[in-house]
Amino acid sequence: MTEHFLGTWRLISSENFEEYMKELGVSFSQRKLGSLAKPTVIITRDNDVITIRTETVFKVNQISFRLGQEFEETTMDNRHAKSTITLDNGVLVQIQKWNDNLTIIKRKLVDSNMVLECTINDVTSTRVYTRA
Ligand code: DKA
Repeated sequence: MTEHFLGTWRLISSENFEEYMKELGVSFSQRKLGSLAKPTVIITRDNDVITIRTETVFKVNQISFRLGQEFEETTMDNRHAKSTITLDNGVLVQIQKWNDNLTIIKRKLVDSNMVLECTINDVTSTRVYTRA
């Protein structure tokens, strides 16, 4: 099921991302960079280990994980978080926790695009990636 996510993706649209980053607690300067960034996301799999590599002109971030197994990550904006990613009806659901905070990042395939829904509290950002 995860094979549909494999490949190289580039961002084509982004809604409400500034508000989402604000709610995450991202600093003003990082938010400006985050808003300008048009990431390329490369998703690969080696047996049961999935890797999501996010490349921007200012930073590269990479996570590797097994579905359902918690892992530690340092996010693009330098939060030290614990995440668990599961596959739920074809949707990759990432629960990311740090301090007493929680954000959910859902990745799903819609009309051959990869759509991210990033939610924290009552703020959701929708980001659409197409195959590069
Ligand atoms: C994405 O992969 C968005 C993932 C969330 C990034 C959070 C913070 C970035 C701040 C520079 O499209």
